Amino acid sequence: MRIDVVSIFPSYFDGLKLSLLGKAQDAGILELAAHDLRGWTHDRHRTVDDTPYGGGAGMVMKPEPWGLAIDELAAASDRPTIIFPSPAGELFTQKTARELAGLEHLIFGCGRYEGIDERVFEYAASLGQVRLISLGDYVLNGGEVATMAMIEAIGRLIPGVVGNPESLVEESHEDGLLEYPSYTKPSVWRDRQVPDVLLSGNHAVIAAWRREQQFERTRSRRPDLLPADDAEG
Ligand code: 6GU
Repeated sequence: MRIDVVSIFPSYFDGLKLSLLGKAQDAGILELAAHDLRGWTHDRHRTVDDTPYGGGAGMVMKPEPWGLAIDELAAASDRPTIIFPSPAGELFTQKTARELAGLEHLIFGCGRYEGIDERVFEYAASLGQVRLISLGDYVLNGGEVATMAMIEAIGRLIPGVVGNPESLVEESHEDGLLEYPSYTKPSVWRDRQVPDVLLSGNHAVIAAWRREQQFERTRSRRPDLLPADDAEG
């Protein structure tokens, strides 16, 4: 998979060279490049923003540098998916991550200030599939941190990135429920005992207990994830 990111703060993405995604890049499974939007400006001040038509607070990102950036990066593949992180977008979920992990080429456009000139989204749709995606109902200062979160969620689903693919299966959200609790040695720590069932060696009973824990936690912490009938109590 190829991932291009456009940002006025490309060094944010240096962090993605670490750990699992760094290894995936070394192995050639993932090709990740962060680009400075100002590289597509042509004035002395490398201007990327201007005041909003119609008035109002803040600044809006100018369309011209975005147009040039998208032209250049989209030309590298057939029909890339162009993602604009935005609190006004569709919600990002594990399902979104799975969909995006199956694609060849993603381009993330990280907006700052009050947003990007709306015509950029329309234009981008002529070069690829455009998605505006939000991490949740709160506001970040720009798309960079949201993009990093999405790349991490997507990247670990690319075949070969996570060493043991089984570890992807038993996680929160993969089966629509929260994860069961985990314990390791010692079996007693500061007077707290690991649940007996986990020391029983009875794998069927352990599996049933874990499933029940998943439902219990989901009911108490995230009832919105359960069908309406199961969410009571
Ligand atoms: Cl994707 N971007 C910004 N700027 N704020 C957000 C967000 C994205 N998701 C939640 N808040």
